[in-house]
Order: sequence, then C-alpha cells, then structure tokens
Amino acid sequence: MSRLVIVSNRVQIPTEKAPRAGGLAVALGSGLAPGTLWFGWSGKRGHNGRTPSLHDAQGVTYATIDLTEKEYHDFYVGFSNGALWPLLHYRLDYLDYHRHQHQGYCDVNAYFAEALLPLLKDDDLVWVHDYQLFLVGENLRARGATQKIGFFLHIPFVPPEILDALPCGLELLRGLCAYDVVGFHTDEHRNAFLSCVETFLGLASADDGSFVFEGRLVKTVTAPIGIDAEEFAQTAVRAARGAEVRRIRESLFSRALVIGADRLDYSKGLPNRFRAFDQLLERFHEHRGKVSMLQVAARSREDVDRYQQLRRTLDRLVGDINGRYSEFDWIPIRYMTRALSRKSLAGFYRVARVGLVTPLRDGMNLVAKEYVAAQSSADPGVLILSRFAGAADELKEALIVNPYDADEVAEAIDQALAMDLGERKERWQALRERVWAGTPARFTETFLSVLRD
Ligand code: ADQ
Repeated sequence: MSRLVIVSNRVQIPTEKAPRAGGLAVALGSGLAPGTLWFGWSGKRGHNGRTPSLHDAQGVTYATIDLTEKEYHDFYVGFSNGALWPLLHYRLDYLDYHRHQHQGYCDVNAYFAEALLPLLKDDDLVWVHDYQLFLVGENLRARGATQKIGFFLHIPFVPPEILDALPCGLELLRGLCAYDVVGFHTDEHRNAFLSCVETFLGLASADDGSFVFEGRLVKTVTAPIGIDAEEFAQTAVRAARGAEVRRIRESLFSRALVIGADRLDYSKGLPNRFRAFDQLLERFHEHRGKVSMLQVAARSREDVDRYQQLRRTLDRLVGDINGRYSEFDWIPIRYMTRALSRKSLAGFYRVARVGLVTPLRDGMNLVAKEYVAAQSSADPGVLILSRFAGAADELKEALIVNPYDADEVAEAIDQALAMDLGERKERWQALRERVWAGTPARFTETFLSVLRD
C-alpha cells in the first residue's frame, strides 16, 4: 500500500488534551492510517523553520514549516482570504485583489512544494487540500515529482463569468490541471470547474468528468465530506445529561430554542439570518416571548478588514432587534462571538427545536450534519437549510430555503416551530440515514480510490 501524504495550509498536531484537533483532522477520521505524513504550515510566523520540523503523534508524522510575517499577510490574509475566498463564494463585491499578494501566494505555494519534495517517497499518494494551495501540485511537478497528486476543494468553485473577474484566474485554473484528480463536494462545483476548463482552455470533458491537459489525463470526482455521526450523537447524549444543558434548559423556561453556529464569516449569511428572525417576530406575533435564538459565531480571520466590518454590522443588528422586542425577562437573540467546545455545541443542538443553517454560499456545511446527528429520535428538531449550501444536495428532507428571502426563512421558522411530532420524526429519520451514511471513510475512500486507480 502506498503511503498517504496530506498537504493542508494549517497543520494542528494532536495533543493529549485535543486528540483530534482541527476540522480537517476530524473529517479525515479513519483516513489517517498509521504511517501517514501530514505536511503544512505550523501556524507560526517568524524567520525560522524553513526546513520542516517533524513530530510523530498517534502513528502519523507531522511535518510543519513556518511563514514569515510578510508571507502570512500576502499569501494567507491577502490573496487567500481577501481575494480567493470571496471570489469562490460569489462575492465579487468583496474581491480585494493586489498583484503583490498574488505573487506572495505563488511564492508560498512554491515554498510548500520545495520543502515537501525531499520528504516524498516514489510511490506516495499526495493529497493537497483547499484554495490556499491551488499551485502546490504544479510546483511539485515542475520540480520533478512523479507521484500521483490529488487536490480537494472544500469551498465552492465558480462558473467562468465569475472566475473571469480574477486577473490570475487562468493561471490558477492551469495550476489545478497539474493534478491527477480534482475533487469537489458537489456536482455543481465540479461542473463549474469543467465549464471553466472548457471556456478558458478549450478542453471538452468526457462523460466521467475527465479531460486531457497537455497530454495528461485529469480526472474529477464528487466526494461529499461527512461527519462521524455516531460519535457526535453519543457526545450529544452525554452533553444532554451535563450541567450546561441543564442550565440552558432552565434559562429557556420551556421556550423553543432556534440555534445557529458558524464561524463569523460573511459567507454564512448571518445578517440575513438575523433579519429573518426579525421578520418572524414582526409577522408572527405569537412567537414573541415564546422563542429564543442562540447564535454562536466563532470569531475568525480577524486580520481581514471585511471580517471586522461584519462583526460591527452584527453587533448593531442584534442590538437593534433585541432593543425593539426584548421584555424585561426575555431577549430574542442570544449572541456569542466565540467558539464553544464540541460537547457544549452538541448538547445545545440537541436542545434546539430548530437548527438554522442559512449560508449564502457554502462548500458543504458540516453544522447541518452535526445538528441532525445530535437530535433525539423521540423528539427531533427541524433543520432549516440554505439551498446554497453543498449539504442541500444530500439533506433534501430539511426545510430548504433561499437565505436572501427573509420572509421565506421567517415562514420556514414558523413552519418548523408548528411542525407536529409525526412530520418531524419522518423528516429526521430520512436525514439521519443520509448523515450516518456519509462517514469520513466514505469521503476519503471516494477520493482516494480515484487517485489510486
Ligand atoms: P467552514 O466554513 O469552517 O468549513 P463548516 O463545514 O460548517 O464550515 O465547519 C465548521 C465546523 O466548525 C463545524 O464542525 C462546527 O461545529 C464548528 N463550529 C462552527 N461554529 C462554531 C462555534 N461557534 N463554536 C465551536 N465550533 C463551531 C469549510 C467549508 C465548508 C465545508 C468544510 C469542510 O467552508 O463548506 O463543509 O470546510 O469541507
């Protein structure tokens, strides 16, 4: 069996306290067979660490490099999160492109490839993750790597009209074509990529989504990421017996809870979500004083201006809504701008009658799956899900909404709060099957089987 080499922007080495730190580590789950090498940025900024430091933990070797302050600002804050992230979430109005930051991105991708190359063995399978590292494959090839190299994009891909706005869009597209396999969460993202390949490179793809670029076959694959639902469900059951869940229940006085949990990111549609909740209270008076919303928004990318602006917008919006509707013993929106532990989150999902997952665009969205996994079979809550989340492809029995339509979302919340137990159970059973089927192993196997082939 070939050794698996994972390459991702951030590498978090597991510790006793956090045995599987980080989103990708959780998602890859059993994909991390003993012997796996995981390569990426340590999260440290400074001038040291140009050659990888190696650490072994739980059978996996972690190889990390550091970035300089300038690399961090140009590659990570600037081009990755100020240009690529908004572009690939259809936010051309937020696209903040600077040529020197793009150069920083190219340089860091080359640096990743240079530092990784000496660690590779001939028959390794190399799996590169996400938009920060589009050009690592091309750089490895240019330095003579002959291994199979695959790439997975965790966020959406966009159609040609949108990619066209990025001055270096064609260059990135060609970079992606250096991989043997390019993977996406949904057919929509994959088709958008193939459509760009056809429009900008003039290459038609075969029925199986493969095409030939400069004499090499490039395959594409749809591999929806999932969660370890059974483990998450057990965490929720344990949490439900704990002190925090008791406290939140006591604080609700039998009121229904609507929950949202996201990184504080403009792709998640938080202002729209609050406006929808405002509409609910405006139009359906019977819910005033009877329902509370808990929004947990983990602060994220605070070095990027747009994220600071968003935080101020949300502070104002929540203050405005709470000021208008609060009673001396009830506030409509409980708003926390920090991360919760997985256990607390699981417990709160289980208490919540409604899970409100309304991103404006999202590659997949794992919160939707976690909310389903955390419900009790005897009295499950209702998932409201944006049609623009990749998860909507699979989770069809949720109440699917257009997050731009505050009235539609308000009506869906009203419908969810009124839904009888029979319908809630029926929808949840169907969702449960889909979420349990989408294991981390299915994700890694779907991708790696095509790469190995
Ligand atoms: P994210 O944009 O980070 O991931 P998501 O898939 O929802 O979005 O994952 C977020 C994770 O963070 C979930 O496990 C969630 O529980 C946790 N989380 C969110 N808010 C939290 C909070 N306030 N406190 C604690 N934990 C919180 C990117 C893409 C997604 C894609 C994933 C995986 O944008 O579309 O699903 O990668 O591919």
